Amino acid sequence: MKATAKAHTNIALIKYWGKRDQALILPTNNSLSLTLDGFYTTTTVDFHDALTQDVFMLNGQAVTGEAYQRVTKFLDLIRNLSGKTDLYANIGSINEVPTAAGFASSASGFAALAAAGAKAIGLNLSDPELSRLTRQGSGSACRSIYGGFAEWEMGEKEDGTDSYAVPIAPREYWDIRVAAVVLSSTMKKVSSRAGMKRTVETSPFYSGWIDSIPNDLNGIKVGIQEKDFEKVGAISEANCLKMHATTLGANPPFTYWHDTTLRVMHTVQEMRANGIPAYFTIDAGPNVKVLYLPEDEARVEETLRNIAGVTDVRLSKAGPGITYL
Ligand code: 2P0
Repeated sequence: MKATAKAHTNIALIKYWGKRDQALILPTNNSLSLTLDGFYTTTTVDFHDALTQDVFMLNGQAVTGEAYQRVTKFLDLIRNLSGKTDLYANIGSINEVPTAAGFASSASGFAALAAAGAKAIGLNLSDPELSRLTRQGSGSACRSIYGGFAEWEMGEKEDGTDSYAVPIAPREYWDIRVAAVVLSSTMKKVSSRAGMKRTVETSPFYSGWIDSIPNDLNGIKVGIQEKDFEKVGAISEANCLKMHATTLGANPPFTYWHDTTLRVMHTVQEMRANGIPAYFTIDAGPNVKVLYLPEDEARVEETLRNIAGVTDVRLSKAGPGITYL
């Protein structure tokens, strides 16, 4: 009863930022992402009669505490689905994602765990079923079931059965690149989970954010359909700025941006003024991701590497969905 799965992280172009149900992880709006080939997690789940509890090793180290509880609670969902509630597992994960610095390691992490766990215990899930399961580990992870562009449909039902991601376009459809600009390896002060909750509960800007989503979603889907890079980039950048604006209105207010974050944002806008179509997006951390086209790769990379305070630039293409090894 053993399976290994590999999942890639994804970057949201239309952000998920808020829950209507904390326990089931049901979002307040649809989101849309691009799966990346550069950052991934490989996880093996091995269910064993002889075990009396789950054992979770991340990059070769035993994990305890809150991170362990999140994993074992998630495996409970898989055990309950399969009816095999008395089985425990050895879980081994290798993470090729810099953790907790604005890169969604939980996205590739829970997608790989869900896929490997479900397969190991003998569940035969469709992609939407796997996405729905994955969502309950970490919201953004439900989009990593698919390669290329994916949309997480928020759904309407209280039980969450209609809240899962669907594919929008496979990775081969369009060669869009993403540069992950690394500024700082320090852990962020407000987790995305806590940050979105505080924003929903206290930010007067939150209703404006929600009202603006349908237009952004429609626009970006047209942009993807027409392979209109300027349109996709401009909507992504604007959507990111709106998401981050909601945090400034929260109580207490907060921001994920550092001084170098702003420097990178300005540099990207300057590149555009100089004729290079490049657009930024930022998640719940200080790092910046820059969207660009293959023909501009060398100039974009060089420009980003020369910004004071930038420690690394990692280039990525669109990535695949779940694979089993
Ligand atoms: C996203 N983020 O759409 C947004 C944009 C961060 C900013 O999804 O509580 O780790 O596990 O559902 O998925 C980060 O939040 O939160 C995130 P949980 P998650 O990618």
